[in-house]
Amino acid sequence: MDNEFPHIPYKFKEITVEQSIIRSTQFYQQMNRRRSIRFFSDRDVPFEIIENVIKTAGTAPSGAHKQPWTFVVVSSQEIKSKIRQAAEKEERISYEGRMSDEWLRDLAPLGTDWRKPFLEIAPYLIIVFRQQYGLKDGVKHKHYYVNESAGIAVGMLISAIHNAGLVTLTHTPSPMKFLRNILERPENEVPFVLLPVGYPADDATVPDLDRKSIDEIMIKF
Ligand code: IYR
Repeated sequence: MDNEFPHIPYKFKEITVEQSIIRSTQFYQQMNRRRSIRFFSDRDVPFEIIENVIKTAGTAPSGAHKQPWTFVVVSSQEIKSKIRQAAEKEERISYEGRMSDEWLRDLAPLGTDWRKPFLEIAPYLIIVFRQQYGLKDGVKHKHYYVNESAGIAVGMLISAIHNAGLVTLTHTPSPMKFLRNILERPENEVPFVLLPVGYPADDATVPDLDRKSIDEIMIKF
């Protein structure tokens, strides 16, 4: 049993404590400049960057290392239009009745409504699917902590997109089952989030928001 799955040495690349402080500070400052962007330019993005950010997301830890995610990349104008149409249809019903007054009030500062032009304007849409179970040659196998795993991968994807000098938005059209049909995904895959990726429009604006301070988010014993 001991030798069935032998481990290999971990090649730790040590940096000095000073470097560690500098890098953690700089990384925080860079990440703190990230904003969710709803106004995109149609400027093209080299596909290599999209591949790199998805490779980065694919390095996320996952339950039993099952890597329960699929990243569908859409640049086809025809498919983007289909997605916009279907998303706006659902979003319209949501904004005009499904969402509570409290929810709509909470969203007011963000300035969102049912219209989602960015779904056609951004050069790329990345639709992340979580795999509820594995499916290989018609045989199902178990996946674990699927939401946690996919959520971590999306966090890393968003960080990678920001690091690459691009912008994105965590968009969750609701309900989002239509994505499985349009993108012809198998039964084990459930749409998780949709990220338009690209450059911001020249006149892009963002809501005037503050982030919670460290004292509000951290408790120390
Ligand atoms: N899915 C809708 C509504 C929405 C919900 C939340 I919570 C947000 O933070 C933002 C939007 C939409 O995309 O407009």
